Amino acid sequence: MRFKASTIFVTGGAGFIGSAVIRHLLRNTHARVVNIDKFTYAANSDSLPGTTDNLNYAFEKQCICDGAGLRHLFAKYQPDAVMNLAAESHVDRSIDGPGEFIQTNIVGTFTLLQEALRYWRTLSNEKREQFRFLHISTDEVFGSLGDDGFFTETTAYAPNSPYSASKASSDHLVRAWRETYDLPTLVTNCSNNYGPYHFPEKLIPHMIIKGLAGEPLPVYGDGKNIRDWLYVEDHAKALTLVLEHGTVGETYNVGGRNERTNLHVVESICDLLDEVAPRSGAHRDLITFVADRPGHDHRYAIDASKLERELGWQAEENFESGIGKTVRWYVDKQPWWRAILERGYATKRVGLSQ
Ligand code: NAD
Ligand code: TDX
Repeated sequence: MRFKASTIFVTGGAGFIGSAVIRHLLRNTHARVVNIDKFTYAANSDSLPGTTDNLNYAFEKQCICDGAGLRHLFAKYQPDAVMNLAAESHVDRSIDGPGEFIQTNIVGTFTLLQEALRYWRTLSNEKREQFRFLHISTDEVFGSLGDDGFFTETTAYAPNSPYSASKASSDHLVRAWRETYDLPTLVTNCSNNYGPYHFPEKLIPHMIIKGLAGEPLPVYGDGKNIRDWLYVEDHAKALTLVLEHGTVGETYNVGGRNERTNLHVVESICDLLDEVAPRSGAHRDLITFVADRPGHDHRYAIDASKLERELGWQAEENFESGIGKTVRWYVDKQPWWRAILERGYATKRVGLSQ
């Protein structure tokens, strides 16, 4: 009985990965889930269908930078675990406006750690032993790879964007709270996620939506940058496994062994759109090379063998199966993303540092 009688805080649970984690927990475990989310532009209650009537689910609109608010929630719900996914997550936005990234990703993680520690110290010895604080981070903290090699759990940190620097900083805080105060923390570093409910600013949904509109598909630079794609539901399963069976104080890399150039990703989307939503010309004709992202990391690639070996995790989707499902999801679920556009989200270029 996975997580029977356990209460799990999921911060950022109205976002892309957080909502996948909540859907997974509610569907496959007995956990009671409390979604703690400030509800920024990236949040979406439509990503959590069926939760309003679910007795195992509660939502609290709450910023993780507000210690008093968090203290109240720890006292109210007495959680057994915290999964911290609340973050500003978009690299291009961090170039134009790094302040929010410093606040949420660094100050917010610090505040959450302080309140988790304060609460943890009030628990019985048995409950303290069982408590877990899982911090969800990114492979971008490791910087950029050349054409060879992989990021492992021991790769040195070398973040290049305001986003990745803020995430690196939060990872260090989590580690320090374990080493100094014994708070039972774990960290995961994951590669690029994709799949249903992905906010349209990110590469894959951005290209699908623009392709469906017959608009130019803006590929940064020469399109040869490489990302290592992981289907979001595989990530949600990995995070649940780490929470359940991971060793306190350890970090785990999560990745799908699916490196692709950005151009390959966009061409694959075009070819799928030709099949499921044909237009008069080929969708590949819409591909347009545009100015590069400042500080654009060349390549990310995750070695996930520790997670596979120690916890028995395996990605179920490869890039071809996952991108097919994703394109079909965006074609079928147009009301989900059209509502975001109607709320005022403009699919325009940001992050040129001008
Ligand atoms: P997202 O932007 O889709 O969602 C973030 C959520 O956090 C939103 O619901 C937002 O309202 C909430 N939030 C933001 N600031 C908050 C605050 N101050 N207090 C409370 N809630 C706040 O992000 P995502 O893609 O789901 O990413 C989740 C986590 O996973 C992040 O920590 C991100 O760094 C990490 N990550 C993401 C990816 C990826 O490919 N998307 C890859 C690796 C790691
Ligand atoms: O229009 C675009 N054209 C383009 O060429 C966009 C939006 C992106 N790109 C490129 C930039 C990157 O090389 O595609 C690649 C992927 O871009 P994003 O979707 O913005 O993702 P990335 O910058 O790689 O970061 C993502 O993965 C790691 C998430 O946003 C982070 O939160 C996560 O930590």
